[in-house]
Amino acid sequence: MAFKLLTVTLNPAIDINYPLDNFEINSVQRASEDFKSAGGKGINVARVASELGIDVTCTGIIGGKFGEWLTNNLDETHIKHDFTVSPASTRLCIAVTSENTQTEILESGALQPEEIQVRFLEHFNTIISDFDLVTISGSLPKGFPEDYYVKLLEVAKEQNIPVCLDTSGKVLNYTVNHSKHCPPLLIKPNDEEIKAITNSDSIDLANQLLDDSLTHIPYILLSLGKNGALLRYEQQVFNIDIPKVLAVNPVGSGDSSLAGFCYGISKDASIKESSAYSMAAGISNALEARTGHIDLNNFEKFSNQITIEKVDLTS
Ligand code: TA6
Repeated sequence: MAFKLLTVTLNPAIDINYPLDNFEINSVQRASEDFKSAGGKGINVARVASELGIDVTCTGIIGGKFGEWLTNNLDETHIKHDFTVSPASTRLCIAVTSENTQTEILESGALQPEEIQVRFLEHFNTIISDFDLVTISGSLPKGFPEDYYVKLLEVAKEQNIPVCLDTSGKVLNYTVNHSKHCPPLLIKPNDEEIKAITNSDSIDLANQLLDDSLTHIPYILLSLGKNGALLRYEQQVFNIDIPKVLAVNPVGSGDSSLAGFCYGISKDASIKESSAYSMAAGISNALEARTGHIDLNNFEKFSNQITIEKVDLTS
């Protein structure tokens, strides 16, 4: 049976990218081009996973005319979806990319009525058993409690379905610290976030990844942007080096790299191969104007240009 991925985006968005030649604040800027897509982190994961040939379904919460636009956009790209519909409208997220700068304005989204929390949890509980892997990505909608991702992880644990979690800030912190009984398979923090989660006073990132507060999570993929990543697997840390490219639109590269890692899992690939797929998908996305999209030729080319070395933790 084909491997099936479910991506959860509780706070999706219509992503708009305006590429501008010279972005200046305090002036009127005209965009001769714009790229609009169904977005929010998990939906970007889904689009790239689908481009990689994975059978993927998006779930989460949508609402209003923007929610309808989002599902129509997914239909146009033949991506399956099964959302909970709310009276609260889906948000907009705007990115302005210009030469070497990237400016993002992310709406926090409308306040969700309390009943939506219950309805989505029931929905998730009903559909999850059809899938081999789940990703949970992005911010929580306004009105949702900090422990909501722990509730989803508990459901996944009961059904024995692994979850890759990509969130940030307080919610990441809370979820990592309260999920010892239902740990995610993977988290994908950045260097700032890792410092906030651990109790480690080491200034060395590789050592921070080995902190006791993280031992319940099998994989930690620490993104270092254009400098690649560190991957902690069990008690080993690997340094992942990536080729340098001139980015067109790096928005969604983190999401694409998660899709690449899921691709590795779907193929039962080794950690090294999965890490290479992850980085290759992230770089390929950065070369596209559209957010959360890759060219498979680039993906294949970059997959062979990633180097992964074990970090010597004794030195
Ligand atoms: O990773 C970029 C991005 O996925 C954009 O597509 C935008 O929708 C945003 O992140 C949403 O992130 P948030 O953390 O607010 O859920």
